[in-house]
Amino acid sequence: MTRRSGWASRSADSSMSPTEAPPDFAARGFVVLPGLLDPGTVQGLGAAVDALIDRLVARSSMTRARWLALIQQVPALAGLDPTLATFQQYSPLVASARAVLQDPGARCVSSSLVLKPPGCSVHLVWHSDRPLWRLDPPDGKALAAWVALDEVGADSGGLRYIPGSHLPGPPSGDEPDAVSPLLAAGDVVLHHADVAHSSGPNRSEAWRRGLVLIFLGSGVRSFA
Ligand SMILES: O=C(O)CCC(=O)C(=O)O
Repeated sequence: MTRRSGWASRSADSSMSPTEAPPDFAARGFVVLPGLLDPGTVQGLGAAVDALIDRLVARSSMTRARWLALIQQVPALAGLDPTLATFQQYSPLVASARAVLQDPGARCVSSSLVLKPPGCSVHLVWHSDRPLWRLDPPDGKALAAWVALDEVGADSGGLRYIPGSHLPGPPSGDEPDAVSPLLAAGDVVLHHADVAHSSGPNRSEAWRRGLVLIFLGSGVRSFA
């Protein structure tokens, strides 16, 4: 399998200056940060996620298969697991989000688990996140960090983005222009609150586990 798409060009750089956003993010509305997480962190998060799924299934009245068929998203991770809570402060990720938002006071306000087991048929429709996050002020700086805990190939149901769709003015792209970053476990995609994105079914035989962390600029609040 091709490991990554050709446009995923920027290397992970936790030392990005908070005043210097990568050009990819400004023009496209998203940027891939390959290998941002060290292997030990990826392994620890994966184990924490698997244990959390086991606990949530045990607490439900459902079989594991039924739970996995119904639950694709688990919000408010900080209250559910200490490893996942601590990850919200992971310094390479916080530094990257601050650099991209050009705001040294930006911080993570929440994280969710997004699951697509092998064969998951769920198709997430095109949307942008800003209306869902109910921000104050409404135009405040905000981004999502999509953290790959597994390899994301062409058939895994990974995110698709319409480059430039976050920019003001008439729609700058259409679905045929969409691009899908191919990711390795430990890669991160930062996407703008206004960029259009969707995800398709997981047609592969492998899990697609991801974390979504929301970062807000200084003084910005979310009422979601
Ligand atoms: O992981 C997915 O499939 C969807 C995630 C998403 O839509 C988001 O982060 O806004």
